[in-house]
Amino acid sequence: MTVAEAEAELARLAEMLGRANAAYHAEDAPEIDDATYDELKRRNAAIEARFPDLKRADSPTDLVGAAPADGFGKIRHSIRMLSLSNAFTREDVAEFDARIRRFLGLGAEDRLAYTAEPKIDGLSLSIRYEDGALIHAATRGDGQTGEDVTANVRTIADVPARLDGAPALLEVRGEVYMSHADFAALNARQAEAAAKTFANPRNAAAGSLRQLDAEITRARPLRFFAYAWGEVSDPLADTQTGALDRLARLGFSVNPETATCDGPAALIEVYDGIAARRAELGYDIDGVVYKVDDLALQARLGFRSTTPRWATAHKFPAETAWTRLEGIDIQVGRTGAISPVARLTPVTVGGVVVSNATLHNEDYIAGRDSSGDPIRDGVDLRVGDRVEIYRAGDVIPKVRGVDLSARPADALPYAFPETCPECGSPATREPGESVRRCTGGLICPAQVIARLKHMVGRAALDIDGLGDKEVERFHDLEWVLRPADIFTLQRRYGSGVRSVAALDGWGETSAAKLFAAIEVARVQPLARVLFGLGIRHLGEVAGRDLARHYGSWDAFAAGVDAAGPAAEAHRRAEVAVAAERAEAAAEGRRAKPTDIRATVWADVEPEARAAWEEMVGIDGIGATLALAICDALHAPEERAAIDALLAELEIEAPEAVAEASPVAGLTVVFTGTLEKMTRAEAKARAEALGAKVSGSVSAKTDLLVAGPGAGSKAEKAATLGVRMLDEDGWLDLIGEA
Ligand code: JCF
Repeated sequence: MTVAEAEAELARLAEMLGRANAAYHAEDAPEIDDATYDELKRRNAAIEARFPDLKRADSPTDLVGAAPADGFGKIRHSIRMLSLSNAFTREDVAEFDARIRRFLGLGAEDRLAYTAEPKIDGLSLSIRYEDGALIHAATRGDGQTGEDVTANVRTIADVPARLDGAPALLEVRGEVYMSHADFAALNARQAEAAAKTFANPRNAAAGSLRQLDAEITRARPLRFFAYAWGEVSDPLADTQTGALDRLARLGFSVNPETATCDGPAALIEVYDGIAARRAELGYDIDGVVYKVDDLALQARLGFRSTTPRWATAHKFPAETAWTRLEGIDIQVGRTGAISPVARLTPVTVGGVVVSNATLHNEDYIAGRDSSGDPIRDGVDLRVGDRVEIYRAGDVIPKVRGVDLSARPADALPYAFPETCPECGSPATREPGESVRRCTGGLICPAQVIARLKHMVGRAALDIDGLGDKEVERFHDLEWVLRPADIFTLQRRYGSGVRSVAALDGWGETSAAKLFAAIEVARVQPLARVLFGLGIRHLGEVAGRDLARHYGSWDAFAAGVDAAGPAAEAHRRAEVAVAAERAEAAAEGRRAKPTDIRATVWADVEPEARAAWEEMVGIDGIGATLALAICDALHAPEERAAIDALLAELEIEAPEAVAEASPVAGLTVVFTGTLEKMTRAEAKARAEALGAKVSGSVSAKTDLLVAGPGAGSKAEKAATLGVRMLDEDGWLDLIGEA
């Protein structure tokens, strides 16, 4: 779908839905039935999610529809909603402080203030106010796009409907939660009405916020603590403490436990104090959040890919419980990794019922870590054992310990499978790897299904209505065996006796909705497609890095194809180097890896070498990932599946990050001593402005920023005619002088 088509379609949908809504309210003969209304509304939301800039002022998403909506609209956050890095120990907290000081170039004795506040165990929310009026509210979602829960948030007493004296534009962020007392009363009411009860306050809050009928939400006692902000037209204050005071004066609840601290020792003191009073707070918390107080320093520190450098969550120790290991199930993942999962007698751990826990890999079951050292004092796990389970935060439950005194006399050591339980192919373990993998590739149904699920998932093609269950069903029917089949599903099974609509549990409406969602998903940014391929080591960040670098699928595929012989050489060289190292060690001499690499690489054509070096030269892309990409695209059957998918998709040009920045797209090298910021900060700033930062000067370098003491790099840059600036010149260029 092009931008122009999207715009026209949004206009058409706004008109139709507006008319339908008016007709419904006026109780004239409604023009369209509920299911069609729904479908149009979802189509509208899907297009808006893909083209957020085109969202209309009269968007049907914001209509408080009288017709039942069977899902929430989506809202794209104007500034990403972040998660927090974690600290578990006092050493982690000391390291958090040290990392920040290093980044900012501060000494151990320099003053650096922090705030500390309880970390509420609820749901994050972003509420947008324009000219003091509440415009909309969205859940965190994937951080980029959340669900539109405006109507429900308007029913929360802690959320002011109007603000007096606020900046013209203000997005307030915080946590929705339910108190212990309200949770107990709600569950009692639910039980009396024979309705669903909730496992914990967090689930109750989530269930209440995600009610399609806002009147149900109104009857649920939700609360809200403000702790941060998104887009603002004027800064709230100079410090985190000041900003929270301002939010409190605007009428928000801010957590009364929040403290300002002058260093890590004071943070730990607050942490210990809050931990001691945890049970008396009246709501669930799972740790204490620390933030750099000075907002100018926060801005300098910036972000890693999804977490701020200036904050961390110091988590409370995990909660644990004992139960019985009933069995060990084996799951096969999308890259063939064979993962053992503990089947447990269900037990409550920290308010959540747990019946499965990860067992990581075969060494973990045997009681060793990846280097062969004992874990749990070398005690293995056997079916029938009494085991201790723990959970920290949201993480997957794990097995901590075994009670050997309770081991049944007939319990046998666990024999880890050496063939794939799903397809029978050999399951092998590469030297130095802890994971055993099924070698079946696309002949293994478990790998195929896992890859399809990954491909349609939220961070990849994001196809609404095509969840795990549906993928499994279509695969079992052999209707969808490869990703491309999703996009021909309607052509093949769009009508008749063998059609999606005719399946048990489906109907015309749900089938039409699925097909509409699939059509919307044909248009994709390159980064999502790359991530969706499910190539080993290729995560969301690498997907974005590759997309930004290559710009188009064709350029990417051409680069990978050209690099093929070099990838093979890299693999041969690494095998030869490993052999040489082993031999040298046995003979008591020094290995000569450089010579070996040079010999292997001597036969590689310069074009192949250049394509390989281009790929591994991208910041964040290493040889391991480059090799995995080459392997995936050069396996004929895999490539055929990828090409078939690409033929069905329309790839959008990558979002121009910080296009307006004067250094976007430039390759920059920093050398010598920087006086106004550390090297790490300079690099982070440059990258945030869309520049690529490289460590060495080459013909591709656009700009060298040289501080005092610059040596050979400056000489080389001068020889190559590379533009050179000093630190002030650089700050001037990026508008920060
Ligand atoms: O209370 C919380 N759950 C909480 C979450 C508090 C914070 O100050 C947070 C957060 C998530 C992200 N701050 C950020 C930046």
